[in-house]
Amino acid sequence: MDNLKKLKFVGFESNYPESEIVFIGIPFDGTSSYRAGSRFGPIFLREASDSIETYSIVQKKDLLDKRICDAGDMILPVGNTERALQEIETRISSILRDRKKVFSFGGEHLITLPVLKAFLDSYDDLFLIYIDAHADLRDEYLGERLSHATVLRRVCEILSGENIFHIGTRSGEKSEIEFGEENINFYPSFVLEKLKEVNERIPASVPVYLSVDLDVLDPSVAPGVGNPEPGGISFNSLLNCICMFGEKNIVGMDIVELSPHYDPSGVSAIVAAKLVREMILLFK
Ligand SMILES: [Mn+2]
Repeated sequence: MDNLKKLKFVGFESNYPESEIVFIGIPFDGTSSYRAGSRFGPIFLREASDSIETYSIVQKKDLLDKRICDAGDMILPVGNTERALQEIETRISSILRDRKKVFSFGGEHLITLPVLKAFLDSYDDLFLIYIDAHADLRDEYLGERLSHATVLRRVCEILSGENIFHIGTRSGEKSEIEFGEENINFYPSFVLEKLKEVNERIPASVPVYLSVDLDVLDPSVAPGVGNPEPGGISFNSLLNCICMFGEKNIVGMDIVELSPHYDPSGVSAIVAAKLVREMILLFK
């Protein structure tokens, strides 16, 4: 029976009880307003992970040296956003109670809200690094307060703006950009000096949550996302940025918005898989 292959992310070979890190797919795209389909992100990600190595040449670390469990994908209600978010929070809370680090893979960016709620129950003085082409700071979008376009605004209601660092915005309406400038640490560019400033302002001792929206990358790098935004960064720029945060005490991470059907080449899923590897290797 050992030669049977199950669809898991490459190198995530531990079972749940022995694992130190839990990878979980959260295939929710219930508020996607433009191009829905990120619910298919996790399954395409795992398939794409077959094409990458478990070893990172950049970090000189191997996934096989960590105890990582691929917990599978949540089965979520369709058409009931609040209940879906509650179920996500409950599930992440139970993993955190088992004293494991969590890597969530979306799904749309709204999943970060219930995941963070669970983290805030477990960690005092949590800091958030939020890397995204969009501000995600609208108070409501299409009449809804719970949306991929409002997620960071809702986070501001449960986490002090002083603890929130938003990096990479290149799109937003005037009011949300102004809200960002006034209420959180807002770094709309990828200038290296500015990133170093972010790194210096986050203490080494505090727990840090890192959320990456794939659309921060240029659409030529990752076209398979819900809301492609021209003028983005290269893969290596993003990699250098997240590796810089590797010195921090990262306790949780996510990648969101892979919407694989919009990229017939399949490259976006491979980009996401490589990013998962590099990010998960940052866990100490
Ligand atoms: Mn986003």
